[in-house]
Amino acid sequence: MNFFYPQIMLWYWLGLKNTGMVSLMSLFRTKPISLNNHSSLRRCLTATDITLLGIGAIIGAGVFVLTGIAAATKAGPAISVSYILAGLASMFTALAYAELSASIGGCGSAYNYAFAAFGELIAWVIGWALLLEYSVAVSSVAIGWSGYVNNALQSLNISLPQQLVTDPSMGGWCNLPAMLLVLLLAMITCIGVKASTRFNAFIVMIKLLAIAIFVCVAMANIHTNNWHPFAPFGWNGIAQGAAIIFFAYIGFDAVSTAAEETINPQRNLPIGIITSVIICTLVYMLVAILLTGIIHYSDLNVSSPVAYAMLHIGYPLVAGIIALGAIAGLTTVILVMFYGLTRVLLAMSRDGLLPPIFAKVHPRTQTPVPVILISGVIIALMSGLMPLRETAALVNIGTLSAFIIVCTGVIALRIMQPDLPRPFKLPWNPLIPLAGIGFCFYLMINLSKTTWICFTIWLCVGLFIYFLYSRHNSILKDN
Ligand code: ALA
Repeated sequence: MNFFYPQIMLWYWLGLKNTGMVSLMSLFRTKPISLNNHSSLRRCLTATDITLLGIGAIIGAGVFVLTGIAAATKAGPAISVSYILAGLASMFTALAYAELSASIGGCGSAYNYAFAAFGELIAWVIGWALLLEYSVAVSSVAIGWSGYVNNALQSLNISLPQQLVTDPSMGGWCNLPAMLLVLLLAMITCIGVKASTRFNAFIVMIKLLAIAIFVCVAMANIHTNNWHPFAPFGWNGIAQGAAIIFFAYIGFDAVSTAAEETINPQRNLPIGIITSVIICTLVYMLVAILLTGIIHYSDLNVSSPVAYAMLHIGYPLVAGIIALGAIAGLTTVILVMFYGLTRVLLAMSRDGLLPPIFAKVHPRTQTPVPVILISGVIIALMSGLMPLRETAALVNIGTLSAFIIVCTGVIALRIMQPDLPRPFKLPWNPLIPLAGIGFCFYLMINLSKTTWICFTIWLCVGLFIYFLYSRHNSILKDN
């Protein structure tokens, strides 16, 4: 048992040492933070790389696809207010991530922070929720990407056989483009993290350029009567819209999994995380206001609303550029989310909670090749064969639960380990993390019952694996 940590000492004081509660207490065994610093991964990422990785992971299907659906069915033109709500939840949590990534580090992100603050069981639960977030996000965004590419090819009069672009639940064989993309990005991730970030930076520029062109054209075509009524579905609609488009902000958390590959992570990670969230929040506000200003919100319930709006107001070339930007955007989201998935698996495996094969790092590329290949094949199969089209809410609930734990972790660690070196300290503790918890929880309760049920089933499966395998193989098992 690790006696250093105050919550464990408290239980000992309470006289639980000689009772059966000791085995219960071992569920909360914490991992010394020094164990996060044994990386064999290569440190080569700068603050700019981290910011671009953040933008790469954040701007994607959320803004290019969900904005229209959420505006048409939930919030109306007040979707911009939904973006503020979801943005506040993300901004407060980003500050918490910045503090913990700088002080605790490790490639497991929220999983590592939970391990330091609350012990193994909570860490496992959060790691398991992150695996859901990243794997479902990668698969569903890959399916969206395939849809965009297929539409683009059709507009060039190139048709792929229908059997090869639809999954078996829709009568096809598989979604081949989605599968190939995931495998290609897995290869890039294998080659090395610097290669991945160069590829990411190039594509981020394309999507930002596409958005800039949209902003310029949209500004000249605003009809203010489209903003009336502003909130046709009332506050409930705005809150439910926020719970859906929260998906658009997901991604900055994946960046914190790069802690072990960042040069001077104590400085560069907080800069990268906070800058990318600020830039994306501003971009989203602008896009949401303009999109609902150029076209009536009720016309936006389509799969590519931003490109559709440009077509609608008579700019087919700009619509084509937006579609290209969206394809680029979705590509980097998949890349960074996939990267995050492999790093969380690596961290959990290094702690013994998953089989050791996931922790092997290739000596030449210094990347975790086995975990990349295994998860690449699994995610490719999920993207190609499973009906994962409308799973944004499931990704959101997994992410929001991790965000709540990260914000709580900041408060807990400030109390339990006041002397822990904190190169970046979020201001106004505990107000900021409490606000993060409040906003995230509010978004969670606005998600549907079905989403809660699916998430609960996922967690139960995770607990089953934990008690069957992970607990007995943990590196802390003899403590
Ligand atoms: N934020 C990412 C997206 O919108 C997940 O696609």
